[in-house]
Amino acid sequence: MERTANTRVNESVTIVRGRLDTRDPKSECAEVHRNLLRILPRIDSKYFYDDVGSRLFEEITQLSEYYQTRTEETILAEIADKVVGLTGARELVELGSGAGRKIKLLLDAMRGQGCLERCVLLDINETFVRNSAADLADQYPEIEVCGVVGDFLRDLDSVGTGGDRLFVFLAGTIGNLYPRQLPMFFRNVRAALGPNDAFLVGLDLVKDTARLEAAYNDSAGVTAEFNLNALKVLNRRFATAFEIDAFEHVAFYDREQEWIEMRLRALRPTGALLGGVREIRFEAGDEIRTEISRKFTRRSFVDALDGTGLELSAWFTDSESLFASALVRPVLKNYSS
Ligand code: AVJ
Repeated sequence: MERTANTRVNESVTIVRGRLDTRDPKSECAEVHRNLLRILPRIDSKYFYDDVGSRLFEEITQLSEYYQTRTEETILAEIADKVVGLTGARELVELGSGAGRKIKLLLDAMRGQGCLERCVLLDINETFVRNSAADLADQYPEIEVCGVVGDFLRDLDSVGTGGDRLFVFLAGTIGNLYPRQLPMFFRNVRAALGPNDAFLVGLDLVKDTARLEAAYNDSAGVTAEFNLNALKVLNRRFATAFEIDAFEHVAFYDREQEWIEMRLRALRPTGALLGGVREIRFEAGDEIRTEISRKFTRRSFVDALDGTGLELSAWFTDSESLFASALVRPVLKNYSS
């Protein structure tokens, strides 16, 4: 594939690549190996999202047990006009863009208020970025659409600069970050925001364990397939030779940490290759952590913002308090001279 930094796809869509694609593949491989060699081996959840995994996640969003997507959609449908009115946004920047449906609620509100000019989509999956960007360009022919193939943890600078922008990070994907990673992420967002920009974040909320665990243990087994797909991605990209059928899907809620944890548990002795002859062995029952999905309260979210230069500006939730949309803004200090 061509690796130009700036590829013109059609008249209104530009695709840009973030650092993701330009970093040393050897260091990425070393990081994968390092994570597998932890006491609790770990696979970064970004490896779920190849084309198959992105499609499986789409399928998850339709499951009856997975309340997050439809609940967030309900909230956004309700608040889109208000948020656009509050922010005066002319440009939407979506981080980790999942499905187009939800941002269309916001784009429609911006269009309705006559301020829609531009939309930037950042996602780790290139196919997804290209398809979503082309789709948006079709449906909003009057605007400029830019796709960024990148990692929201490293590539925020690739979305460029602007003014009157609404950044959105939907679906509760922020929950994939470890509490330790959050301050840095928020500071990066703060650095990307202009004084008049805002940031809308989707948060899955703390609730009863049964409801949470059902959402990650669906009866159709789609989440299990999604989880196991991470091994296929590693096999393809890093020649790890995991035996897929030697692992089972595990998902549970950790009340202490307030996060859902997904793991893959070895069903029998098995191994994986870490380059050349190095191998990691798993006994039956050994586990690999593939995802944390943090659940927030208003309090824990406000605490996480503390000291990052961002503050909560509005908090929206559904009637059952399952999910929240938090509107966040830069803390603007007034220095009188
Ligand atoms: C896309 C990160 C929000 O954490 O619920 C769905 C991913 N994992 N089922 C989530 C996921 C298992 C999802 N996010």
